[in-house]
Amino acid sequence: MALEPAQLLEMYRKMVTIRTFDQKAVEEFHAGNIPGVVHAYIGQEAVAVGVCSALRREDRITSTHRGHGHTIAKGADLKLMMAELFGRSNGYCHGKGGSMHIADFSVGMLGANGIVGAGMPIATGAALAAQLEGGDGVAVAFFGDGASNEGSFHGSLNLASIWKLPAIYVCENNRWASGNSAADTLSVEDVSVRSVSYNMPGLTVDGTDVLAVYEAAEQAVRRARNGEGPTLLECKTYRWRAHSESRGNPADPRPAEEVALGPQNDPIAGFSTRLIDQGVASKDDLERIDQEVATAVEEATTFAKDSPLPKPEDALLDVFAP
Ligand SMILES: Cc1ncc(C[n+]2csc(CCOP(=O)(O)OP(=O)(O)O)c2C)c(N)n1
Repeated sequence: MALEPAQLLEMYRKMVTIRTFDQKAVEEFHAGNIPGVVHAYIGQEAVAVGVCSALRREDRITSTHRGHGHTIAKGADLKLMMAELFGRSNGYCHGKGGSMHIADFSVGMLGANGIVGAGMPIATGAALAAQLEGGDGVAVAFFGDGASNEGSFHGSLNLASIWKLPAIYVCENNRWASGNSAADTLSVEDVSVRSVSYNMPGLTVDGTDVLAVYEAAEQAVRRARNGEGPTLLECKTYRWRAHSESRGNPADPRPAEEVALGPQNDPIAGFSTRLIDQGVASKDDLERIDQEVATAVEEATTFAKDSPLPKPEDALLDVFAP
């Protein structure tokens, strides 16, 4: 489906928002203002935005420990996200969840997850729910190459296949699972070939090309909405930062020459060149969007910093569902 200029610019805005948000999160983490942990999504923006641009608001997604990108791409509120990272009571989880536990059911975001692989069964359940609801809703699970070695991946894909669930399994293959190289830990070169075992289509696309991701996701979504069942979509990408932000200076086991290649294949720079070359936007138009995004992220950070910490006596509130 051809995208309108407004949709292309919205994709650009979303990618820049994810990048700017995570750059800020990294900065504030190292300034000592964010407790816990931050796993930056920088470099992988085209995957979340390409996939979520093919979804409706009411479609559901599950995310990972590296969840800010998916959450923003699905339309979550930056202020509530940043306040959650800062552990403030105005955040999505009232400051008790932090970076790895943000959810917003109102936009179909069922949750980030600190347990590797744990989002896939949840998305499979959401796809079953969509099927039982009788409409044409779909569910998407985002996960890493490391998670594709977990039992939850294999159980989820098998169930989705036999029940023809409207599910899309999106593997973000960034070549590393924490300190483990996919070259040492994956039984296959392309995760997408695992689709054969589960009798569903599988394809690999350039995960730094937002339009390639969008086109593949759009096809998978169309199949799912038509009752034709699940798809495994692998997006080859790269994370620019270490596995997670840490205080001190732990070694990043990835070869320096490989890490340097990440920014040379920048998904945002590549897309902005295309938008300008195709006459969709001028350099000034894109810079205006960059500026608006920077302001929104600044406002979210100020909101977070101005928000109160949770009260100790409220520690047991919101732990159980009403
Ligand atoms: C079940 C489980 N095992 C191990 C961990 C520790 N852990 C956290 S992130 C991570 C690597 C995950 O790699 P991948 O799925 O490729 O995602 P990426 O970090 O590359 O986005 C590991 C092993 C965990 N959180 N949960």
